Amino acid sequence: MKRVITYGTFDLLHYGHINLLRRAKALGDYLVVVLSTDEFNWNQKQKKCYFSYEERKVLLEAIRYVDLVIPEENWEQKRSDIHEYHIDTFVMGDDWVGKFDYLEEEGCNVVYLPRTPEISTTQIKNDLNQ
Ligand code: C2G
Repeated sequence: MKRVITYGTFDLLHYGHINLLRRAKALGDYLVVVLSTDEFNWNQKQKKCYFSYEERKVLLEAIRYVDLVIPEENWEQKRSDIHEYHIDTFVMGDDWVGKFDYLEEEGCNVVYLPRTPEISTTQIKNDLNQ
């Protein structure tokens, strides 16, 4: 059983997120999504989410590629998450390329996947504000 993990806010869920989750799941058999809490988003990522953590969690749990959703509460939990969930592969979009290479020290593969162009939560908000 190959276990994969990825992290994110996933607010205003869109096809770029789905493309990422589909490709992440294709790297194994079980996908853990670590979802940024409202507090983490606000305090550490300066992101004000449209949907709450619970609402974003419900959306992610409905996706066929997602096997488990757990909270992301800080930047430091990745090392322990990898051991606690017996992760083989850590995956992020390539806007994060290089930022998490240190996780290879924990014995897991680190994979950066190309982002889906032209779509982002910020873009959606800007377009709707036109
Ligand atoms: N993503 C993508 N293509 C897009 C938009 C997003 O592939 N057009 C990917 C991002 O690269 C990321 C995931 O979808 O891997 C979730 O994106 P966000 O919700 O924006 O996550 P982010 O704020 O980057 O949080 O500790 C890591 C952070 O929690 C990552």
